[in-house]
Amino acid sequence: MDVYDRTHRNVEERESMYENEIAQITAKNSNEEIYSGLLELAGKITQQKGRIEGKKKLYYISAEFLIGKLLSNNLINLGIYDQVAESLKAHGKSMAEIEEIENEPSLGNGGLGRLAACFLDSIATLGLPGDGIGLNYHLGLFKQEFEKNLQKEVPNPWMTQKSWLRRTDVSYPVILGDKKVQSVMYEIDVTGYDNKCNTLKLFDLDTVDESIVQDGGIQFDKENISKNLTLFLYPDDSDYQGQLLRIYQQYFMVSNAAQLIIDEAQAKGSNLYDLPDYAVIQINDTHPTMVIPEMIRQLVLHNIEMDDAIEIVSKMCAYTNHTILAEALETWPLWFLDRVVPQLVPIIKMLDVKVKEKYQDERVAIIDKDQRVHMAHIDIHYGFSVNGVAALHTKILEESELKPFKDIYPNKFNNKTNGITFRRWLLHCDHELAAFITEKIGDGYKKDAAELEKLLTAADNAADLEKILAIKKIKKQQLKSYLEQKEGVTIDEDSILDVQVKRLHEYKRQQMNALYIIYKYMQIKAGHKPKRPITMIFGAKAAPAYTIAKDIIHLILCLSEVIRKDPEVSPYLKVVMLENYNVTYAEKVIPAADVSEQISLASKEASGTGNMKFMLNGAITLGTEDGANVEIHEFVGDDNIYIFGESSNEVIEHYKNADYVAEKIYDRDPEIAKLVDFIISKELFAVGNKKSLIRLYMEIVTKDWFMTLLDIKDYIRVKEQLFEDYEDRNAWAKKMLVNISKAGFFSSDRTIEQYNEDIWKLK
Ligand code: CBF
Repeated sequence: MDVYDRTHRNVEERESMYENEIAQITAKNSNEEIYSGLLELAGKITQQKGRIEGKKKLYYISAEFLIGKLLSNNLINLGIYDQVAESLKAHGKSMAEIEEIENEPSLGNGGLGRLAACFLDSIATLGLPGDGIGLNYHLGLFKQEFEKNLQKEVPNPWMTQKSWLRRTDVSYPVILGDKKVQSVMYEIDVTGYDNKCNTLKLFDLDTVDESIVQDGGIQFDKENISKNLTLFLYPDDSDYQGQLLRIYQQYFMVSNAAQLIIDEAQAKGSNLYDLPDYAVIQINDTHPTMVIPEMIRQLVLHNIEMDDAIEIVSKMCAYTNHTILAEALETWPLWFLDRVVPQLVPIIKMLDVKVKEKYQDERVAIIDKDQRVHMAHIDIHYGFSVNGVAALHTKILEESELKPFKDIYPNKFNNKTNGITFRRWLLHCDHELAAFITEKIGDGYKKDAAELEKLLTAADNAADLEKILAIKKIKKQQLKSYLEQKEGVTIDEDSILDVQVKRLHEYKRQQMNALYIIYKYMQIKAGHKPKRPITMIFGAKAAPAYTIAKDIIHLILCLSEVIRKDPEVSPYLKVVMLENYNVTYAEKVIPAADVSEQISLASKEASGTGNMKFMLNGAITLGTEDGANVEIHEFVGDDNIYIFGESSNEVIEHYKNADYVAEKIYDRDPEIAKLVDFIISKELFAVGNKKSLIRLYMEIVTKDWFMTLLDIKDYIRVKEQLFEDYEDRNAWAKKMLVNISKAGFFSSDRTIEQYNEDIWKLK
């Protein structure tokens, strides 16, 4: 029986099994009751299907899991979504209404957290035993609000209603500084698509007290660890106390993980010397690095000799690097660790001595001459695998950033290009497109994304091209009504939707996009109107202590206001900055987008995963040769992507030679200067904060660390070409189809198969 038949048979069986329950639940009056009923039913079916079992299990440890709302996702994976949706429809209700009841869990921040969530979905879908381990943040990252065109951060309490989170009896003692605390473990089921399930395990402390957060903001007493430990993800670490708190959080996460892993392995018969046959740990970025010394410590407590413990742990741990940005590669002063985790310091020192005995190279030391501990170095020396997240990123790691390590351990390095789950990022977020694809090529692509290639034949069929454009329009209309209700903003469904949604960082260059808006504004003012209105959509949170990032948000909000109030410009150009951009928003915006802005400075975006979601939903990439854009370009070919800007090699050379001077470009090129000067124009001062705008202007003219001015002209040129090409609707629809058909490689199922084949080796 092939996969297609199996999927169908299972769906049919389930449909008849749960028909009565679904009918009863969907007949309820209140949406809250329907939501609760569906949550219980999903829980029941998940339990009936059972857990994925196996001798060896993966533990994916991550500070973040940006899982998004779970209702639709779980109903799809359990095979009852369509039935529930139809039954709701018969009662005059829609899934969208019920989804609105659910709070989005605030357990993640950006790309690496969302990646972790996609991975959990694929691991379960492929039937591999693998759990996520993280922390249960009560108030999440933060919720973004806009006030006077500025970002304001407020708590995001997401556990205020009946949720998927389940308290368990599992609890471990953890030493936090001079105190011993007792943890509590929560669980969330991770449903596999047409498969059994795994779990996401989130550790917490009962003593955590949300009331210590002051005045509706995100400030709190950072010293009171038993009350503040799991309040926020990435609490402000701009001061010493904040940095200690981050170490406390990390240690709490990994100490629980280590104890759980040992317990589970022993329960399955491990004598601990054979632990690598029972457990493999994927260290997601450096936040969980302390699992290495902590696991060694725990094994020693179980009477294993130190050298044996080191050997055992080194066979269990694999590390994923997600960035080459120095600020994100954690190093901690040794004396911080001495204060927070004194029990680990002798082990870390010993690991360092062993490295120094072998390699007299300061660049690979764990503890450097300034007594700072390089977390990634622990991972590389004492793990068995190091991977980057896109081909270009891994190449940069191997050839420059981590070259001394690659020279020592040539076989540890490998690439695993990121992926996304097509369940959430196609089946759930674009039912119309999924139905069209199914009609054209059948159901097989839902389990084997490579089958999307079959869709290429539709690129020569005029009726199919019409359909694909019609679906895009439906998604724009849906977004339009969502935005009207949520933001009070009306967009034009016949305009070009140009979207840049991602965390705000100078390297991602939202400021370059803002300079384009200024360019277009000036063009319109000068009488050069675009053939079709353009809607520029942004969504981005800035880290609370990242001043320039907040200044960029301010600039975009001010531009939005100036343009909105200008009757000459507003019919042709609209700028919308989504408030509190999150997974739920992404699910509405991405399917509606025409243009996917992936404009990071080449070499700086490790991979990007938004780029893959847009591609899958038929948006065309406007991007630099960076991260996974390079692979997208290879798949779709020159005609179906818009590439601009200097290459990563050129950029790396600029950094090496320190020869990039923004001021020179600004002085030399009046057209560029005119755009930058608008940041401090009377128009923007009239609606904005002078100090913030001047600071941003100065930053771009005198620093511009991420070379906005280097690429701005090429960016404008290529973007103008793209808008021109958009008018040939038939040709554009073909580009959309090619992008969708070539997206199969970017399924996280493929990524996970590769992780498993090369690293985890689970059965
Ligand atoms: O690998 C997942 C993502 O991780 C980041 O978001 C990160 O936090 N380091 C990178 O910036 C992305 O490029 C990458 O896709």
